[in-house]
Amino acid sequence: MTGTLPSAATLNKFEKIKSEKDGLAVKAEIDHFAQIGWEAMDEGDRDYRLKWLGVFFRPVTPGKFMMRLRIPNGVLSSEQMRTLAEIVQRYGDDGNADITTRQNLQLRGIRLEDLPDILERIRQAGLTSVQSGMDNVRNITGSPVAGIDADELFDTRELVNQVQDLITNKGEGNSTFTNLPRKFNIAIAGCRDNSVHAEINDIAFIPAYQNEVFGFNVLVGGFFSAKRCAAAIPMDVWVTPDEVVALCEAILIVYRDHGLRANRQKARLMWLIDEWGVDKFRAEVEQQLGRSLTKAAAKDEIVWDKRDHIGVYAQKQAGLNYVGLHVPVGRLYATDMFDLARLADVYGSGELRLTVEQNVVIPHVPDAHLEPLLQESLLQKFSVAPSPLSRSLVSCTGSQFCNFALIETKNRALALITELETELDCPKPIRVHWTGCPNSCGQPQVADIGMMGTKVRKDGKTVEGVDIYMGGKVGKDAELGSCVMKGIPCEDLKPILKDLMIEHFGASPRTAVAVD
Ligand code: SRM
Ligand code: SF4
Repeated sequence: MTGTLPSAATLNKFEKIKSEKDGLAVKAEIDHFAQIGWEAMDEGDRDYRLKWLGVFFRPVTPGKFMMRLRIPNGVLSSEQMRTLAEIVQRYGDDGNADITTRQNLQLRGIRLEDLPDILERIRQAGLTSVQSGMDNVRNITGSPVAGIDADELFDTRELVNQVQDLITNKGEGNSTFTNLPRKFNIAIAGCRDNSVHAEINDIAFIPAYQNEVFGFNVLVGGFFSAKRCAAAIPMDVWVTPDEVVALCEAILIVYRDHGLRANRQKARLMWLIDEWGVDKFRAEVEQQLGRSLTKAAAKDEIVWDKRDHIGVYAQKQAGLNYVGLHVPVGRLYATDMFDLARLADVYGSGELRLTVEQNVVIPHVPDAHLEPLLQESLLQKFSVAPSPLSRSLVSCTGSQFCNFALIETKNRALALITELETELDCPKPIRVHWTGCPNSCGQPQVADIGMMGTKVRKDGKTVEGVDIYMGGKVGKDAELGSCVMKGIPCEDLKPILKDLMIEHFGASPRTAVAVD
């Protein structure tokens, strides 16, 4: 590595941890960790390096780890879902799973003594959790209806897999990319509605034609952090699909070797682009690639509002449909996971898809199977026609499991939206996002109304509260929202949300039904 690497004496804590021992090195020590137990482990290994294997120590639930998988493009098989269900089932009430805002799955309750067996089982199931946390490239997102959407421009699945294979060495781990300056997000859009939130990724590929040839315009540097949120900017580059993997590799190497490392709050790709300017950044990437890049196409093909894929939709394959199920705040229990796997087998082709709104899609359902599928009892819980308010609710993990959290999110978000539903009529969905702290995992800046957890003083006491964001626009012409109100105690939030929904989103108070 060259560039701006700080000297050993000035390395911050995370750079020190990485320079002492590569995160992936813990792979060879898993049996040992399982034997000695989490209390006896070196803290650097337990609290940090295990995240290179996707295994997260949870200070909120010590001894019960979280496992973050990689589900490229959000596509998994019923068999894979069943394997994951068996893993969390073993942990009884402690075991569950969350669909994440990166079209991915996280498992809870994992015990260290089971880790060798779990890692082997997910490997045999064709899954991996490698490099899914810390300074690595995170789950690569793609259009959730790739290959089945009648209007798609490009089926992103294979390309997403190729990029993941490059970065993870086909799931085994790849030390070329295990010491990036910071986390890194990549998204590939193949449809016209930007269903991957291209604007908030470090690299985003968005469909664009050049002389009638299909390819992608490239956006770079999008990110959220507690210190700063920035929408991705054009790199002024256009690539064909078969150039995508090499471009990702070149950008990652440039970022690895030149990205800023001294201050973790200024280490994401955008900070390097700020320092260099986009022209120098592009020139460095070209030098790494060994060739010049084609300038961006004049216009891209993101011309639709964002779809949420909930409901029943005809596929491009005649006689087949995809069915989008609403999973409230993405929370799944083992029984739900077994049931989803069964529904995919019985009514579809044994495949499931995940979305960045934390929902599930069952593809390939023949017309004749639709009616019996819609009668299944799981669809009472995971509706295909949720009410407009629940429909677009997204929430990060919050204080139940996350030690950064300033507030509880998922349960509160659900309870509040359920109350609002009884009190308001909403003509259309309102995208409400909750995030437990300024790290913004729940993306309040992309929401119609976003809640960011904070602590507030009320009546002489510190209570859980939120800063409210508005103005997030997704799909075509995506824009980030901004903070419009600060420090609202959660207990005072309902009337404020009601007013915002009435004033800005056409909601109206439900008229009370007279009771004799
Ligand atoms: Fe996140 C850290 C959960 C998507 C920005 N995020 C964390 C940690 C690992 C903190 C921790 O160790 O406790 C959280 C784990 C809590 C837990 O037990 O679940 C966590 N992030 C999540 C998830 C699960 C939220 C969710 O409920 O869906 C998402 C997992 C995605 C995945 O499958 O990989 C998740 N995180 C995001 C996103 C959204 C996105 O990618 O579209 C962002 C903002 C976008 C971005 O990264 O630019 C995000 N997470 C962060 C940050 C701030 C990063 C920064 O540059 O400062 C942190 C803190 C950090 O990295 O230091 C963080
Ligand atoms: Fe945890 Fe904060 Fe991310 Fe929510 S936003 S998961 S509270 S780090």
